[in-house]
Amino acid sequence: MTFTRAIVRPPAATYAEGLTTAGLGPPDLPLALAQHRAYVAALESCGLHVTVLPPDDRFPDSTFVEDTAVLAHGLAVLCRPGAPSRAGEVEAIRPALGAFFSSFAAIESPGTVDGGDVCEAGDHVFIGVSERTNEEGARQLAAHLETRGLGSTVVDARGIPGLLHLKSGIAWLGARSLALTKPFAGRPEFAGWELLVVPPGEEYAANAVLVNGRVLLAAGYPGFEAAVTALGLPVVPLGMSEFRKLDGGLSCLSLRF
Ligand code: CIR
Repeated sequence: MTFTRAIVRPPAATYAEGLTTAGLGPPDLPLALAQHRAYVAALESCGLHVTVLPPDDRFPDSTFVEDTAVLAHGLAVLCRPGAPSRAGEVEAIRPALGAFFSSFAAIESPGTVDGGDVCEAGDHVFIGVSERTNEEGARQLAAHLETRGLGSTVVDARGIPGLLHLKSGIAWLGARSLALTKPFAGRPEFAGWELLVVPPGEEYAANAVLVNGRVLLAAGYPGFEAAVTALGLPVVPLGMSEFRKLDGGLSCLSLRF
């Protein structure tokens, strides 16, 4: 799977008003913007052309663009975010997607899907049911994916402390390889996959992204970084502190396609 493009949106002036359960204090906006610039540079260093949208003060969580759409194998599915304060983000990003996709599928009420619950692993997709993505949304998304020959597995990700989205706890590392946190390690949904279990205390690092052969991961998690490097994958560590404060992971800062 080769990516050629990404869409991002820097954090808005209202970023500190975003949803959070992290309890890590308010974000430092200038530092968040600097971390975001480094993130864009990392995507560019992986060969992607990055569309940087203007910050959108109407939506404090709008930097987490991944939650607004699922882009897979030429398919574009507009999400229906589970948090009411984020609903308008989908219409806000649609014109940017329209530059690259001529038609869209969409998650319809009463379904909800946040893109952060969707983990593409080659030609298979794991769909998390969470506080944000409900079973109906997962069912609709699975049907859309099937139209492109993509099989999917629904994973109940509810009840895992500190886990907002499925991808807060798992990442695809290429071929049949997944990184995941301990609560997911023994789950039957991942039987037959090669599993790298994230070291205890480094759970935040599980939200890594494989981009054209390199793994973008959060800086400051040496055990996980060493384990990924040992798989023969080059790593690109990135400062994520100001996004972690808003429950955001590395993947959620971009739509990649
Ligand atoms: C939210 O609670 O919706 C945002 N503060 C964080 C969203 C993070 N998105 C993601 O991990 N895909």
